[in-house]
Amino acid sequence: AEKTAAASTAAARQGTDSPFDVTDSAQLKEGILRHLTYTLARDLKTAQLSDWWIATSLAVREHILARLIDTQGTHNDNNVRRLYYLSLEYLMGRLTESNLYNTGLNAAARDALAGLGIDYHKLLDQETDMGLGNGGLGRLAACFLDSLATLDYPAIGYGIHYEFGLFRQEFVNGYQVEYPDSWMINGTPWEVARPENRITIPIYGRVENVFDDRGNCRPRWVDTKTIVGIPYDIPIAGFGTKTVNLLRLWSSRAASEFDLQAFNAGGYVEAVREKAVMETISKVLYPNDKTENGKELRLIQQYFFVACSLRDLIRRHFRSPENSWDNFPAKVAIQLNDTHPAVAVPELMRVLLDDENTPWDRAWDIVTKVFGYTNHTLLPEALEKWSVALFERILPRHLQIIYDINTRLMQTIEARWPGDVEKKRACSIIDEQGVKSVRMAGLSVVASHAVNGVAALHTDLLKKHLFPEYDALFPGRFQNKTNGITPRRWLLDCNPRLSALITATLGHEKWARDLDLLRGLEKHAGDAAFQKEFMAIKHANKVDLAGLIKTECGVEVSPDALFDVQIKRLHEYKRQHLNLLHILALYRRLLQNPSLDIVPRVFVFGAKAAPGYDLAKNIIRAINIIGSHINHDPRIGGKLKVVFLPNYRVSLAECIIPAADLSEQISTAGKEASGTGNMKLALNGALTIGTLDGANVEIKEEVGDENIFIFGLTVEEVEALHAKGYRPREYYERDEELRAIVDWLGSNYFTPSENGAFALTQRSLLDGGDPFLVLADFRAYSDCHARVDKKYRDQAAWARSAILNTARVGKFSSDRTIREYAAQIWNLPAVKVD
Ligand code: B1H
Repeated sequence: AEKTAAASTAAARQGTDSPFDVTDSAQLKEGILRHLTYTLARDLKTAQLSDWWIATSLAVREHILARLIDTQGTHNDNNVRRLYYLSLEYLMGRLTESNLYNTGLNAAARDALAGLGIDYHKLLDQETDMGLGNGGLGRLAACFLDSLATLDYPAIGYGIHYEFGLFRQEFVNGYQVEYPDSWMINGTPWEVARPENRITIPIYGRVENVFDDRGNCRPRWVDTKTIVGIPYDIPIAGFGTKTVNLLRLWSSRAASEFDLQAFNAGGYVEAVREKAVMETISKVLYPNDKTENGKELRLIQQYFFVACSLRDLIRRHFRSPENSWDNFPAKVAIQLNDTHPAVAVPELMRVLLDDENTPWDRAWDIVTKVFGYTNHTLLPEALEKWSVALFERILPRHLQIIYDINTRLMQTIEARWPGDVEKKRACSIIDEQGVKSVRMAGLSVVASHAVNGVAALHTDLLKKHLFPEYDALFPGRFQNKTNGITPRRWLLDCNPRLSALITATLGHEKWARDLDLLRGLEKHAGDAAFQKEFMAIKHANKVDLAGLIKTECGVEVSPDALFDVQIKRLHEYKRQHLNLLHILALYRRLLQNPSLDIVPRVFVFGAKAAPGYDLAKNIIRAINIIGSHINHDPRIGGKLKVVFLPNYRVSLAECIIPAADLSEQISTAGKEASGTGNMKLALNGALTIGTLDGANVEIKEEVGDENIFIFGLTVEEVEALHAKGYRPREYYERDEELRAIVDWLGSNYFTPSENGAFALTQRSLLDGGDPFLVLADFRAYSDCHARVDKKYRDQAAWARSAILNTARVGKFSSDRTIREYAAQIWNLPAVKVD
């Protein structure tokens, strides 16, 4: 997107009080040229744009690394309490621009590049997204890192240095096709390899019992294989502060001595094969999101990064001579981002019991003091279970420890509910139904001092439906922490036009560190001149997006149409197919009455489907094929356009969100834990059409009922409908229009040479039982869209609501979320860096 002059003046003002050492563009320019020559060994004349991007990033990185060293020095010297965030996913997106904004070097960089004759936006476009995550969960981790550093909290994020992030998506004849995401191919100037900090961990093997010097029988984990973890550090610069935290990602290697042994034994080829297996561990991110898993390599990934991270943080703790295990819980807080890193619980127990000879009760006391667990979903297919047999083969000692934890848990249950077998079955960490397996959520709940959901409704349901027994057993352990998003990336950086207007209107840019200050815009919501400016910015952003749509999809769309946006992973519960049914209804109405007066709409989709999720892929194809049919139909006079932007990712979201008029948040009530796209879109002045689900409920509370479009069944109504027996055919038969469009979807109207192209989707709604109540909610959804249409015609009323959305969603800053975690879960003081 082209950035306005106003925005760059705002950025320039911001640049004047940069907490970083560079003050002028001349100094930055010198750095860029120095790196181009002496790091990249490039000639000015032959340097490619990607070289300029690397040189620029390295020039900025110098200043960030200097601050990183200062920050880590301050934290170490003062032996501060730290948060260690364990997450299998970090959806960071691009790093260069956000680092420029956060350091305040943005204006200086623009100037320096202009002086070198380099286009700033084209340069930033050289960067491939760091897409080491699937969706909301991974992006939340990235927003949290930004807020932690901005608020000066000592924190380290730990994860995996995947060689391939989430797959790149292309469409071929409407089908999703996946390609590997080679995000490191243009270089990765933002990371520093630390081979000297490598960590070696055992895996596989068996447990034998040996007698120690005191004659006690002790378990010993033997005959293990070895994995080496090499850390890659990515500096996380806070906005408007000197704090630079660390994201440490582990890359797996085989142990070198291992090669030698096998080689000497004559097993050269075998040695190389095993080496390849060890190096496969950090190869690729599992792209499944919430769909079923259970793969050996995935469990190995989880154990690998957790074991490396724990050793790393223990080493850090014992670096201070005054530290011991006694004050470990005083200095260390570990947060589990869902159950994916939950094997950290038995691993820390193993370290304490076996390596440190700690008695069980003391070890368990330490463990339960340091761990916190965030649950992100209630969907049963996403609750991790590992078969006991697999666990035993990979981590035999950890399985024993889990059994020991469970035995004690069962004793607690027996004391609380004597003789109640049902309660024991419900609480057991070992699932005895079907394939015997370990329930990672149960393990995480019992081992943590705090367990949180990610939106108020989600936390209620967590306590009421998923963990009622645990809630009774551990009163006060369950808490809510409503998600948030960083206002830096999701407003300041991605929407410079709106940011400049906000800064000019409020008279300062403090809002980027204190988003509640956006309330100051409320008083302008009714002002016609302000409304005009606000809507002119939205229009300019839509012009930019229309340009992108033209290049990406080859479709011409009008920036005067209503941009109706649904961007998120493709999932039945998120109901992209409900949106599709509404599109079909509008199309049918237009065909029946070509002069029908509707507000022209552009439907914008962005979504990746898990590669093995056939129904989700079929929905993508249906939207692509039906969309293209609609786009080419001259009978409807361009009133409807449907575009599916390929390869949805963070950097694409940054282009779409500022241009959205309407935000689709239409999950079946009770299924979306929170959502965070809903927050980003509202912050950028889109109105939400949504169900009372996840954080939508809280967005409604903040923006007010008149500024949001709520429709559909509530959680209670969904439960009641399922209880009485949901029959989608009743809705299908009762509603003539619904029947016609569902039949249409099942016909070969859109694919004349192919029968049943969308049968999978259509059948899921009828014979498949429509588990997510698409048909039950269709009429309410369609009626709600009629209200949207009506309101959009009144541009003043629309503008007022859009402004009030921006003004009133300050609550959803991840700064607020992180402050709550710090105060209520981590007990974590902020530490200013001089
Ligand atoms: C969320 C996941 C998730 N919840 C399993 N659960 C995964 C589960 O690869 N896996 O195995 C990956 C991801 N992701 C999302 O978290 C919720 O659906 C959103 O509602 C929520 O906003 C987000 C952040 O809390």
